[in-house]
Amino acid sequence: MVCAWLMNDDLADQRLEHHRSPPVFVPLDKLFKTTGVEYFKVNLDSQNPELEELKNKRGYSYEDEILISPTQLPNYEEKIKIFFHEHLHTDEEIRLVLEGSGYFDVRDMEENWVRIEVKPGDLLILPAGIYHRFTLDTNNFVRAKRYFVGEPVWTPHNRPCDEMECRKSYLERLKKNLEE
Ligand code: KMT
Ligand code: NI
Repeated sequence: MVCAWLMNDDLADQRLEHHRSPPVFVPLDKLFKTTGVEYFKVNLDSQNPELEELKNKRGYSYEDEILISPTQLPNYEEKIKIFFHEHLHTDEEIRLVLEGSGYFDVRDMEENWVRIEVKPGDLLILPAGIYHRFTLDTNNFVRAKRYFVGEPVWTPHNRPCDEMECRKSYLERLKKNLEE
């Protein structure tokens, strides 16, 4: 099962776990309530009717793969910095990890960083407008599928961009989500 926790604010190596002391884990239902992040477990060894259904239901018409490693990603150092700079997108960020591992960090409603550990078979959907970042862990390798509705737009908008429409509607949705 996917594991998420609140981060400490120590600025050492981003690839480490950065647990608080004592650790504070964030269960999946709480992660959804406080950030809107959705999680699905995908069995990578077999055909996946659930994955096909999800793609159809959400209209994920585009897919490709991204591979991040020091030797296999062109402009690796520069890309890694971009991924780890706090940003948002105007669309969902959907990633299914196929090999390797890493951490997606997302801001919760109280501005805490929640670190989400991803491994093979983990499918994460970060909502449009959520502030987040990504880092490899100490294994320095991940291969993942990326999905998108229509023509992909990968542009990161670095924080602060609170005036963007996608940010405002994200916060509205989150508020409604909490009231339910
Ligand atoms: C992104 O946009 O941050 C990435 O694609 C990197 C993470 S993919 C596991
Ligand atoms: Ni992003």
